[in-house]
This record gives sequence, C-alpha cells and structure tokens, in this order.
Amino acid sequence: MSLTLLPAVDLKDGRAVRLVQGAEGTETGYGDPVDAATSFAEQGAAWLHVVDLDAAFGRGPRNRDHIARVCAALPGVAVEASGGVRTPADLDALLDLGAARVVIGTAALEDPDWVVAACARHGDRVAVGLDARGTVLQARGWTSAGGDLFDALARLGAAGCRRFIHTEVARDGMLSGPAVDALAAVLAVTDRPVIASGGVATLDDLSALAALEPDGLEGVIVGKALYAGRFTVADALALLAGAEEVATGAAAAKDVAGAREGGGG
Ligand code: AMZ
Repeated sequence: MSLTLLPAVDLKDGRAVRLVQGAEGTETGYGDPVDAATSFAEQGAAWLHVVDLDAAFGRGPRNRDHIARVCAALPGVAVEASGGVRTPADLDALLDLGAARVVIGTAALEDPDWVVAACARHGDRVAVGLDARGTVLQARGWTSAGGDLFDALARLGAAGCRRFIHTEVARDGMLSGPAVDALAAVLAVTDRPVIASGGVATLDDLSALAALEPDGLEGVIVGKALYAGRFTVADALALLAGAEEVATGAAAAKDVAGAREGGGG
C-alpha cells in the first residue's frame, strides 16, 4: 500500500477555507466545499479530511449539513470528519451523516474516558487527533495548551485508541515542509498507524513522508499546497504510487541479493 493521501476541506460558515497556523481571521476562502471535494475526488482521492472549524473553535456544529452534502455527493470517497467532537452525540451525528471515520482532538485530552470508550466501541471509525506545537498539545481550536504529546500517545495508545493524526500546528497552512523529525519521534514510540498533517508544500515533501511508511506512517493530509496550486491531487497520487514501487523494487532487489548470497554459501 502506498501512503494514503487525504486532501483537506476545512469548513467555516459553510465555505471551504484555509487558515494560517490555525489562527482565526487568517482565512482564505475557496468556495463551496462540495466543489473542492469533487475536484479532489475526480483526481482519484479515496479519502478526504473534512474539518468543521467553527465547531473546533467552540461555536457549536455549524457545518454538519455541508459535511453531509460532501458525503452524499461522493459516495465512493471515505470522509474523515473532525472538529468540535466533544460528546458521544457529536460523534454519533458525524458517523450517522456518513463519515467513514471521526477524529477527536480536544475531548481526548480533556475528557479521555468517553473517548477511550468510543475507540473501543467504534474501532477504526474513531481516531485521536494530536495537534501539537512541538511537544505541547493544543486544544479548542489550538487556542489552549493540552498537555504533553508523548504522554498522550502512551496513555491513549495503551487505552486502545487505534489510530493517531499528528498535526504540527506551527507548520499548518505555512507551506514550510512537514515535521519529519517530530513524526519520526512519534512513530518510534507507537505501533499504531499515524497520519501526518501540516506543512506539506512540495512533491519532495511527500517523498520524505513516504520514506516513513515502513515505520508506521499511514497517510498524509494536504491542504494549502493543493489550494495554492503547488501540485495537484493527481500529481500527489502518482508520486505516492511511484514511491511505493521504488520501495517494493528495493525490497525485491534485497530479496534477490539475499537469495544469491544464501545460494552461493
Ligand atoms: O485550524 C485550527 N485552529 C484547528 C483545526 N484545524 N483547530 C482544530 N483543528 C482540527 C484538528 C482536528 O482535525 O486538526 O480540528 C480537529 C480537532 O477538533 P477538536 O474540536 O476535536 O479539538
């Protein structure tokens, strides 16, 4: 399997937007989220990462109808939905409207008991979002600190949470390159699949992330780079498929070399 690409569709007041480092007031608008989502899907995206930013900032769920429109318009695409999932009812609402998976951030830090129970109940349909500035976790729309990244990884992993989404907040919307070292450190301490988010600007950045796949990186969320036209979803998918071929080819070459060595002994 190649690294999964999850184009991001962040929603504010029903419009697709990009923020800079997640800060309110920095948004650039990109129109109807269904149009953005459809364009990504037509280029071959199998997953979308859809965030209700209003809900993440604590203004209640404002974009559920739009998330539902995306799910209904693209039945062949798996939607990973997030933002403001603070109660079991919030989680059920997103699962019921058609999300394939729901990401929980703030509540996993502030109210972990029900989140751990939700992970046990829903399995792969729930992931924990670990949004961090360095090792300091961020909650409530990245407006308050929420503890230590590695403590949370250990605690929530041991409690049975299946999958983590790691976002380097300082790189989000910055086109400054992904947090490869931080990701490597995260992958070193968990055996759960991890999805990376924040900072991807170039196809080379995707290659650098693809190199972490053997360590447990499962996917990458890309936002600004796609909206800014740095590369397309089609380009990214071709690159990731090629990286997979190179990795498979290298493994096969190693096997052949190993067999030769074995045979010659
Ligand atoms: O941009 C932001 N300020 C922001 C953002 N993109 N704040 C939160 N989020 C995203 C997280 C995660 O996908 O990356 O919202 C989700 C977490 O929301 P919550 O409400 O569960 O912490």
